[in-house]
Amino acid sequence: MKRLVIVANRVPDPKDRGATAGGLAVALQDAVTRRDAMWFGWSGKTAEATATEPALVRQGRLTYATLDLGDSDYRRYYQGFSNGSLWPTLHYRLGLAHFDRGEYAGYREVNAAFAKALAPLLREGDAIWAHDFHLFPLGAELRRQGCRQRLGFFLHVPFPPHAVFSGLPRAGEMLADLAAYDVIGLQTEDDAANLRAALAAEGQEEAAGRVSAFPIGIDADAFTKLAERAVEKQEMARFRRSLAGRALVIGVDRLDYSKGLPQRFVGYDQLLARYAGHRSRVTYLQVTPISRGDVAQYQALRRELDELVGRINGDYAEPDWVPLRYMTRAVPRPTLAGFMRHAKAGLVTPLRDGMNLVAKEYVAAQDPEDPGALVLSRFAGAAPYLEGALLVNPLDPDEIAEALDQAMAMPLDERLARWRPMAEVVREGSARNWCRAFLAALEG
Ligand code: ADQ
Repeated sequence: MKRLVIVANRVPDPKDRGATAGGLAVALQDAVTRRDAMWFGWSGKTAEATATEPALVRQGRLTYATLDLGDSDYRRYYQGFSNGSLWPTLHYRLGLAHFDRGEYAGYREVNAAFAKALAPLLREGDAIWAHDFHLFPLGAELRRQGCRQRLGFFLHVPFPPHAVFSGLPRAGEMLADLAAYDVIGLQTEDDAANLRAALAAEGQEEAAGRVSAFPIGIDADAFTKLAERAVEKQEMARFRRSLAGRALVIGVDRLDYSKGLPQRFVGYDQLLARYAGHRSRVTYLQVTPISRGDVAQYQALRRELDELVGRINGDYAEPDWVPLRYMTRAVPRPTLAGFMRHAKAGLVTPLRDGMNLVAKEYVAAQDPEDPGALVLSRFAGAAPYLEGALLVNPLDPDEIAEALDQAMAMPLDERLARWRPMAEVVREGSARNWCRAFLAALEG
């Protein structure tokens, strides 16, 4: 089997394995343990200047190769163009994007530096798989370094219609860069259609033919086991006691403006305002670890959420009931799985999301005898795949309140009828199958 080289902005910590690892690391675990593999990217550390020689750590058949980023490159490539220009644009939020030529130059320079440091480590038959919006130009830079291996690219976030994407200065260059990849993967058919149209509009018809949808999944069986085991733990018993028989609503998201958190909190506020019968009978737990905390927009969002939580709790709390419990700490996955299993409703309302794995985790965590209901944004990539969810427009707090009310009142037979096909879809569309499908395309 050919060696697999994964390139991603962040490389997981070699010590962070199994139940504690999240996201991409979990999704790729199968691929990197069954064959020789290398994981290449940023170490997560900054230094005076970007390193030219990667640090190598070997663990069985897997090699971690990481580079520290120079302070100025971190600001321009990561905070600047990746998070400040591309992230909002790809999430349809041009109004939140800024553009700075210096940052864009930094983005290109870091991609070139990655390619230069990676090229000498490559072997002839390697399959190279680059991940996400930080690395649009990496393929083209690797070709410039003389790399002839098969190159794949997967975009984890949405791709908007060309009318939106072309609002980003240098969008044409970014699309031309993508044409260097042999396989270009997106989460949904809509995203794939948007990217094909954008490539065609820039005269890249041939590259448009290499774009396909590969919806990412989770290891559902493992998550179900985590949830089952969590229920037996002391910690969960204490948590259940603290709810005093009240129904639980759960939300789990990074603190990010794409996740629709203010609108969601207002939706919950509307539930308590319009359906007074839920007061004192429901508790909403929102777990939202802070991310990108050094970016001004994220700091403003945090203040907005702090204020909303304070107001909602101030308006409705009773001496023995806090309507909205809000945590900004990360929670271990087993604990999250336990919370999800106990929750009568999972509330997942991003304004836009590539896929949204939390929605799938909520489905996998449910008790097959007594599953909860999923309230899901119609703009999450997961929406077309999870037909049993109560779909809402995440910008409409009233719609969120109505769906929550419906979820709380839903009889068992309807919950079962909605959940069973979703559980099947989540199990079949596993992380492992996602990986295999992409690699099958990449390796021809
Ligand atoms: P994210 O935007 O990070 O991922 P998501 O798909 O929901 O969004 O994945 C988040 C992961 O982090 C989940 O596994 C979740 O359980 C975990 N997580 C979230 N909050 C946590 C907390 N408080 N404590 C511990 N773990 C927590 C990007 C794209 C998505 C796409 C994924 C994968 O934005 O659209 O689905 O990549 O491709």
